[in-house]
Amino acid sequence: MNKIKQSIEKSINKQINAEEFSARLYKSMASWCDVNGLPGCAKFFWAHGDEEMEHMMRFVKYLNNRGGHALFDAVEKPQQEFKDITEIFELANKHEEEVTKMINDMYAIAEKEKDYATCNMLQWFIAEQVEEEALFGECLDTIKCAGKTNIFLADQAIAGKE
Ligand code: OFO
Repeated sequence: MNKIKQSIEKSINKQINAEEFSARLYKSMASWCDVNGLPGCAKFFWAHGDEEMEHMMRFVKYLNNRGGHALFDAVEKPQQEFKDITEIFELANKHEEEVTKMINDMYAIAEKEKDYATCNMLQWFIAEQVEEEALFGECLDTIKCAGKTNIFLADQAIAGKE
């Protein structure tokens, strides 16, 4: 197979950085939940942060297997303080929508370059984003429905989601 084109290598490297940022953002959210009496939400975000590192490694391995070079760039500092758990899930939800857009943009580049192997690799991420947007949307609904009085129950319910 031909070596990966530079435009695609560049977009995958950008995504490697974005996935690492996602991991750090969710771990930062987990830590906030940990110190704010929400162990269930903390568990959810610690696990989700680990998942983002797995996403990052998928891109790393794919790029190196295609004759490119996966690069580890500096990662932006994630938000560390939050107003409340509703703000956290609103931000997480919005963040996943942005990731979906990035994946779709990469797909458009790969399609334009007729790089069908990359299109195929990205199909997994396209399906994953449908699941992730649905999951974060569900969590946000749970938090909103529970309100302040039932936050303990919402925290327990979110602990079981993955
Ligand atoms: Fe939460 O998504 Fe990665 O790709």
